[in-house]
Amino acid sequence: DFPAGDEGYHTYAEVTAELDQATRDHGHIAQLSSAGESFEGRALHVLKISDNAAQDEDEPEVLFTCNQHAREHLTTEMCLRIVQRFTDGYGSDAKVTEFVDSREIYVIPTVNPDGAEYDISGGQYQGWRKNRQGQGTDVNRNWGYRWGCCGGSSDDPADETYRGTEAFSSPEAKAVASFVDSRVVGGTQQITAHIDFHTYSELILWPYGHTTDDTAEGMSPEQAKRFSDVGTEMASSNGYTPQQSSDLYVTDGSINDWMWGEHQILSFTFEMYPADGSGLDGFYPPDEQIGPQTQRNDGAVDILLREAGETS
Ligand code: 0X9
Ligand code: CA
Ligand code: CA
Ligand code: CA
Ligand code: ZN
Repeated sequence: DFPAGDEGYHTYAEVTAELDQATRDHGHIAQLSSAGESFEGRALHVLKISDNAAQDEDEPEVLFTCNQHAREHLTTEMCLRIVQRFTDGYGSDAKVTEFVDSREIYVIPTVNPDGAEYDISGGQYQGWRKNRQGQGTDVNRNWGYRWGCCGGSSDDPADETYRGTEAFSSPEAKAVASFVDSRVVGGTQQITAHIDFHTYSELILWPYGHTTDDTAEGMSPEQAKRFSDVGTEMASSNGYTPQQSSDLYVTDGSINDWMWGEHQILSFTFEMYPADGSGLDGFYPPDEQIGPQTQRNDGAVDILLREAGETS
């Protein structure tokens, strides 16, 4: 469990219960499924929110993923905030209602449940980042677009950025990727926009991460400009700093590079609160921050949902 005083954070069992409750209370607009299982066999929950949620309608699809990194628990709360806002707010909040009626929203609150549970084992924070496969794979270095290409990950299983034995060797990245692949319908990827939430540093990041060049194969100047424009607009709504992800540091095998490089999905990483930290403390803000720091991103989430309906 979470340490005393931080009970506001959700354990895996509590995340599961929240999603079950959302579907019980709002069955017509919420449908729960699983993308697959983690290494230790936990279901990787996917909550779909849309009018007529049981049907695949012709509406722009949007994906939110959280908690690829075990200790970044505030991100799980961010996905739960999205779930709560777009289910409880339906029919009363005009903007929420409009998006639920005109989009198909997929939320995956915990991509790495094994790591998250391990991180709170014994009622103390363990400072854990990776999944629980062997010494752990960094799920956000295991995606299959230019995997391991460019010095942005490690081949040493002991390292924090271990990329795994091959692309998609982690069941977690593989399952979420298969889910995204499954949204190609009639040759067209239905998901048009995505945010992957992390902590911390208060940044909005966009691909590519594998190169410091602004443009590269699969990223034209016009496309790079769109990332920059949308990222900058979202940042003006939440006070984060917008930049290309490789301006922070080079990564390969990250989720954003795969979402864009493989599927041309407008895919961002948000690094949430706090802006600064020392040691591991930035990963563990008190639960009193959950409310303010998740609501802070409501405007940015709405901008992404709007952009999902723009062709390019
Ligand atoms: O290193 C990561 O996976 C992310 N940062 S974190 O501190 N949450 O681990 C950043 C990924 C964004 N991509 C690049 N910086 N290239
Ligand atoms: Ca507290
Ligand atoms: Ca619908
Ligand atoms: Ca659809
Ligand atoms: Zn992270």
